[in-house]
Amino acid sequence: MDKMLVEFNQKIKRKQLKIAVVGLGYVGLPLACEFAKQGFAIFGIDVDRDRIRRIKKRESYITDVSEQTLSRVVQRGYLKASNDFSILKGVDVVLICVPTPLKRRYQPDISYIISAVKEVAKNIKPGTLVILESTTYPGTTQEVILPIFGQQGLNPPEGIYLCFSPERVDPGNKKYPLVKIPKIVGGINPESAKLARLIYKIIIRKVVCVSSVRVAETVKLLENTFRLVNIGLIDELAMMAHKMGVDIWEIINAASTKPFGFMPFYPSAGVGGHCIPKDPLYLYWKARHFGFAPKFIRLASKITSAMPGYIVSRLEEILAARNKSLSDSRILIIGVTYKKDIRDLRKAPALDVIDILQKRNVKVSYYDPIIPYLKFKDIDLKSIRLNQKNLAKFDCAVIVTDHSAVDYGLLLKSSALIFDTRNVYSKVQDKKIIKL
Ligand code: SAJ
Repeated sequence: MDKMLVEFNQKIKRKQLKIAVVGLGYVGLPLACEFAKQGFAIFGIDVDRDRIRRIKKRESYITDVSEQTLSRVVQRGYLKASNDFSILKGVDVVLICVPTPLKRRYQPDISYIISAVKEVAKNIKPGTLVILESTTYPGTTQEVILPIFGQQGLNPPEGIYLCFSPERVDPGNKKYPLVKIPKIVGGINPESAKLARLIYKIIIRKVVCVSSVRVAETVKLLENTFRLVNIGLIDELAMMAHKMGVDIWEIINAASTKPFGFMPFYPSAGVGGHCIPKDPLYLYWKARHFGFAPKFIRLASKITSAMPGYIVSRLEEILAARNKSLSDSRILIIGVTYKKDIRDLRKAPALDVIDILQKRNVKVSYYDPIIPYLKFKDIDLKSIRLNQKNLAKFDCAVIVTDHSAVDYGLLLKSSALIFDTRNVYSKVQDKKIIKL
């Protein structure tokens, strides 16, 4: 094993280490670019030909990768993109960053991992280091991936070095870019973990090795289960606070003055994105195989999934208090992406809110400064222009996602009624503002 460490160290020093990244999405492309920025030959692979075409044309399609960065690493020949896995022949390291969605009935879908690993196994040389970054349930690396390499005669210790290292990318987070986020690494054996530490130290300041791939897989799921459960908790307390006639936002902000033992979470129309709604359900699914049903995960998932319906019921209540019926009202949804200032609609709660309203034959429109068109299920809408004339047409504007670019002054001045689910108007006293 020391031979491999020495060999990797030498190749790193001479910038001769060949690194491949499979999956060039919001995790893989930034990762590939960070290694390329350090002067390493990066072979990027993605099955989406449009991504390959755009990389070759130096067009970034990922928020966290600037056109300037992409252009530089492509122009200098550090980053080569292809949809042909045969370019893996001769590489030293392969990082796999492919999606891990859910199937029907909340079952994990690791088909993207399996198909990528099969292609990798067919093309790499013995002694390659393979690191899976895609979030998955504990056991995937050891029980599913390792045997696929075995079928190609690539077995530890010398035939394959295999690790799991959870992606911790937070899209759009300028305070914590990839290089500043400590990297967790677990290997199928200590040798693999040591090699992975060497690789990540090229771009990331802090690398934390844990004792196994299963621990590394579970770390990530704990992180995101922690978030889902706490968001579910604050959603439930927000519903309770409304019944009790107390302001949940004032309560959270006051509790946040406690310098220890508390971390604020905020109620909203629901939990969107590609991580938080899904990752805990991977853990739930695996735990069931051990005869254990995590109650908190199930409960948090249930409460957060019901929030879009709660928002509609509150809206109905707000209008009824003004002798208006939901079905006779015109509703404007402000902000439709899953998270503030992030152009991503995956599992965005606003889509569920709009879907529920449309199913109840409510006249609903939306405004979102970064999403000009919305096509989803039976939804086919164009964002309105935010101006006084248009705002006056609506009985109530519902702030679902609080993008920075919205003109909240104009919204306040020109709207008849505002249901503010994000506490945007925390400092404004006005009867036409109703808080979640
Ligand atoms: N949300 C709430 N209340 C909160 C926090 C979030 O309703 O207090 C909602 C958001 O509106 C959004 C969803 O939950 O719809 C997810 O929000 P998020 O802040 O967790 O953002 P994500 O989905 O981008 O989560 C990512 C995760 N990163 C990775 O999985 C690598 C997560 O681990 C990070 O902690 C999170 O970013 C972050 O901190 O921003």
